[in-house]
Amino acid sequence: MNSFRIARFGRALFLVAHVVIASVPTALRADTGTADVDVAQSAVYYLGTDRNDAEVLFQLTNTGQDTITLVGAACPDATSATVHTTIIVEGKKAIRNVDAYNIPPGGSVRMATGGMHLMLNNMKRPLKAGDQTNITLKFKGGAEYTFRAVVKVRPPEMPPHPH
Ligand SMILES: [Cu+2]
Repeated sequence: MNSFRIARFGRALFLVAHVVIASVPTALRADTGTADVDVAQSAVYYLGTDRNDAEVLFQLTNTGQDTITLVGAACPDATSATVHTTIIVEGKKAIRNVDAYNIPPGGSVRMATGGMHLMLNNMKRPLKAGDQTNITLKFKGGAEYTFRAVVKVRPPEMPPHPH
């Protein structure tokens, strides 16, 4: 190999290495990136030590350009987290797990008592008003969104948790 060819070979190697390095952050973003969403009016309501679950209410808005699909959630203070919806079966309220929920661009969903809500199951510690906990929402494709939610006292006028 003469010096000219070595120089060309070196340049080619440099370009390949450059492309590989440049592409790594993109791949990481796709797997672990932050979802284009906004969370507002969040509140956590602990359902008592005998039950040891908590209800998380909030408004979730898709601020991106594509439809997103909520597929799950997690909380470090809970054993598991589940998206629930409340339906009427033969005149009675029943709870169903929501495995996938689509939100179009600009659309939003309200997590509310008596409707869709996020359950924190089997808390690792009892929560008291003023405590804070991290909620991570998980979306199809791997994007996540974590927000900090404050534990609140259930207002007397708010209906009890439906199940
Ligand atoms: Cu529930």
